[in-house]
Amino acid sequence: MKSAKTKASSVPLTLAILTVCGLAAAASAQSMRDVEAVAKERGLTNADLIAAAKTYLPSGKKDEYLMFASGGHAGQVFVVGIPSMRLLRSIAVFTPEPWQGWGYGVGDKIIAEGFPKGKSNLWGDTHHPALSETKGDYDGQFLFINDKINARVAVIDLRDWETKQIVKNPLTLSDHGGTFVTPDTEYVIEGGQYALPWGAAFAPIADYKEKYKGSVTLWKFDRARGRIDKEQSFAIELPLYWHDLADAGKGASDGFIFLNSLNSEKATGGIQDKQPPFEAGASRNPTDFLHIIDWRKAEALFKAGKTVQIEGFPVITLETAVAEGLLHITPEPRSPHGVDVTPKGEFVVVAGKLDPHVTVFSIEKIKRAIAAKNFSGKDDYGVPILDFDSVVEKRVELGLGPLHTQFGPDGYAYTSLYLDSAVARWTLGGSYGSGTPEPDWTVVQKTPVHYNVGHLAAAEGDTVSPDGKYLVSLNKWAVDRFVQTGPLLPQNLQLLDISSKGTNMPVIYDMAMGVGEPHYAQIIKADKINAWATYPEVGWDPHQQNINPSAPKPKGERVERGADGTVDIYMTAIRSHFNPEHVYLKQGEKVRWHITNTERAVDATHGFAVPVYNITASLEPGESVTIEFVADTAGTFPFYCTEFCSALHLEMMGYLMVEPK
Ligand code: RUQ
Ligand code: CUA
Repeated sequence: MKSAKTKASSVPLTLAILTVCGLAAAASAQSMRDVEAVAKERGLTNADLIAAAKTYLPSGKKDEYLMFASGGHAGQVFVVGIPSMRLLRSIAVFTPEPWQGWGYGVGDKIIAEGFPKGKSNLWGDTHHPALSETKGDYDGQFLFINDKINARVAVIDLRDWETKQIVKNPLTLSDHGGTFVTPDTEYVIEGGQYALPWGAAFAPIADYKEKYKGSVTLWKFDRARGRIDKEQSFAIELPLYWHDLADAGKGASDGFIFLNSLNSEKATGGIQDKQPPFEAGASRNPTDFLHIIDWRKAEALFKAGKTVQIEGFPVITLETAVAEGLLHITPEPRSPHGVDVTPKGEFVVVAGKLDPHVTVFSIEKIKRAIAAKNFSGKDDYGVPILDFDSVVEKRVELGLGPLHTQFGPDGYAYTSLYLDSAVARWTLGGSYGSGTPEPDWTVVQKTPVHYNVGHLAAAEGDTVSPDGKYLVSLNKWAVDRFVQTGPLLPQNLQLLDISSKGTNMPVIYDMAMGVGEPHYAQIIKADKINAWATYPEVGWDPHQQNINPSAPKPKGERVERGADGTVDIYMTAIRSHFNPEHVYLKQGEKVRWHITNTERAVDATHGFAVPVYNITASLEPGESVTIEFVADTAGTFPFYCTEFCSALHLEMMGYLMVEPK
């Protein structure tokens, strides 16, 4: 599909662009001719010029929004400015990252805290970033992200944009349904995905129905400490389905968690034994189940001790969950994917990728059905099934392969259509839908994207107060959009302008992302984030997010040998030298190398790197780090600063001399 472009001849080019810039009156005839000449030479249409004017940021001008995107298999977070679509930062999370020194002496302990089954695991498959919320709105304080492959959750502090904590889920591996936060970030929700025996212990497929389990984990977030409190966290056992995406209720649906599932068939695959493969077996039934979980009830049960310890973690068993009435399910079209709660919380939009409709559930009807026990039966585990017709508000036909939905401020919903390669704009109904000029529950526009869109991210588009304006289509395929980069192609993130109502919803930028694969992203107003320009005080320990009283200080530089044979090196770094510059060690000595960057100037970052020893660190102004290693290799090692910090940056070096035994 080609995107519709305005005919080049319909409006004078210069008028088009200068109107956008609000400059028509002031523009000289000469500058109009200049723009025309450039457009002509480069073959740009009116629509291209308008798109360029909407996205171009002159040097020094800043983006209005920030998009925090999952880094997919890169195991990191990417931060992109909007509307410029410039990649501003990566944030190292699950994967070692040399520029930030993450995992090369700095952050090693945080990464290691999350190692699954005690094995060092140095990558992650990040899927769903979640910004912390206050009353259902992004507050700009923290970011959470999951690692699907190993079932881990990370906490990033948005003051210094550093990962502070990684927790490993002890119950399972693969956690696609995370992370999502409750409206005041009381909990970070981590849904499981593929069913597994508890703790991923060994169990043959023949034991599938008996030993394999589903679960959702509620990690308690301690905002004051900026950490997940493992002691206050718990899980709920779920039926043996594969659990997909989740969302937390808000407003009218506050207190609920909605969680999609697939493979309610409990298919076990086995293509090698001529059994139906998972892809067939797991989509045989016309419906799967939407799980509706009352998390406040679950929290009360946990606090009352009504849990069992599994893998050392408190779990509300499925039996308890059913007996206490905290878990209900309702049918949803087969193999669903996205589940998204509308801004006021009154509807839950489920997109079934094999169904051209989105199914909109009403929270009011769900509550009524639960109260009246309006069940159409129970599943194999005794979980009451809410009667589908009594909880559905509407089914809206959008197109092929609907996946994920975001919202605007005006009653519009936006759903990605994977198979159609399009973004659908449609109107909600009920009290929320009254803002649009079109009738309730109608498709207004489908804008083609290139190609096979997965998630969408609209500006604050999953909060209680979406901003509209911009929407990013996170496409899975790029095919012919960029210069051929070998058989492995970049990801294509496309920016759509959603600021006008009706059918006007053009693509205005293609951003190639040369690292795969961004899944979901969230877009926050940039001025909501109070990022530090430098660390608050010299000697700051980012892991404690506090001053470290024993951090090296100017005039306190020294090398100390403890009675236990440990060597403490107290070093400072300032343009353009380290102090000390000569460090002698004896082979086999245990080393704690403390370094403080004593700079107070913005962006005066120093690096610290030691060859052979696999050490690199980034020291932002004021930061103090401790790098621990054993001096197991004798030799002479020039260490140096890796950031081009001054005219004498090359001289910012020293020698580590390790004397052989
Ligand atoms: S997913 S493309 Cu991993 Cu969120 Cu739907
Ligand atoms: Cu410090 Cu280069």
